Amino acid sequence: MQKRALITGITGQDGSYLADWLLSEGYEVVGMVRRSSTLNFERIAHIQDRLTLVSADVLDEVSIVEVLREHRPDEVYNLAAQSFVQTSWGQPVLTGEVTALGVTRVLDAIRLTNPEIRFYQASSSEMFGKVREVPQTEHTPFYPRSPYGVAKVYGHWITVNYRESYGLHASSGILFNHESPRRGLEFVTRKVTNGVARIKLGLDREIRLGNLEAKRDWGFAGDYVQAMWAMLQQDEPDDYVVATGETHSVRELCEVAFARAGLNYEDHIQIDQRFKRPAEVDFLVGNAAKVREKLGWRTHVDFVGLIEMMVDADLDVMRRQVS
Ligand code: NAP
Ligand code: G4F
Repeated sequence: MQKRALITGITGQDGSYLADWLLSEGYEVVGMVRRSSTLNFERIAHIQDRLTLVSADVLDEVSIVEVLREHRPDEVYNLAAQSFVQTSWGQPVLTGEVTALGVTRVLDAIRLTNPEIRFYQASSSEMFGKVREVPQTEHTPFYPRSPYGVAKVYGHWITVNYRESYGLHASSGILFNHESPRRGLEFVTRKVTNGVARIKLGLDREIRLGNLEAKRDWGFAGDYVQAMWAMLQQDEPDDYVVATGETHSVRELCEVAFARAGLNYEDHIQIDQRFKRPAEVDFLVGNAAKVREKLGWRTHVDFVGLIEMMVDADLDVMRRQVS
């Protein structure tokens, strides 16, 4: 029988790739969207006619209960979040409501309507923060460094707790940074690749950045959503680190992105204190042995391939806009 999945956060980067993947696996996909004054369906425009979009909000538990009652999914992927770390200092309470308590609202809605639903929680390597060991595994202690990281620690543990308290099939994917041409413009990879395209076409001269020495384990979002799905196909729920195992600095990201366009990053980067964070996560690198061994998960795009893909995509978009 055809399976039905509900995705919260379907309009986001991961939601759109996960919807692509689930459709290709023969699922019926229901996407939760929150009300806004203008439509923001760009990332799912190519598949919109194959999706059922329903209005609800993770701030409003009744709306989630109604969606579950009406659409009766077999699997729920909870990707909704205030996901930008910098914003979490300016809006710490909102970040807690959406990114932390939002998880409990979805879990409670599952518990009350159909505890057989399989649940995926989008946990984050930001939970490791000021890292306690290198590389980070499922057993590395958490030390979050932002209100966002703190909220994700809550979301992770409430998922574990509902699994242990109520026997829910609830899994938590501790995903390291993953990017794509659909990444939001505020995140550093896309800020740089979009900026490179603008500079190449003469629309801008510089990109203003914060800490160039921060290191991240960057992978391709299209690969990472396959791990989310694989977790829910297991007999037993569990927690998994999903990462490439390689780390690169923001400076290296700039070097690769500018080189793709035949430019030297040193000619175009300005350091701007506004983009430095009150507390930084200096270094992340994950050990994905468990997800590789147990779920057979693999990456298909490496760091240079990812950044070049993003520069090429931004150049294409920008060329179409200016022509
Ligand atoms: P994203 O592009 O920022 O998407 C976030 C999604 O959440 C959007 O669809 C947004 O809807 C939705 N949302 C926000 N507030 C909501 C609310 N109150 N009710 C319902 N929906 C709401 O994030 P992403 O990169 O796809 O990440 C997906 C998830 O994975 C997030 O939970 C993020 O924290 C987590 N994560 C991401 C990474 C990464 O590197 N990308 C790594 C680890 C974990 P609108 O379009 O209406 O704003
Ligand atoms: O691209 P970023 O904003 O991503 P960050 O903070 O690592 O968070 C992302 O990955 C997490 C997984 O680890 C997710 F949970 C989270 O939702 C999000 O998707 O920043 C990456 C690094 C930081 O160290 C930041 O200080 O880049 C540094 N950076 C330097 N200049 C900058 C800038 N980041 C941004 N966004 N903008 C800058 O101008």
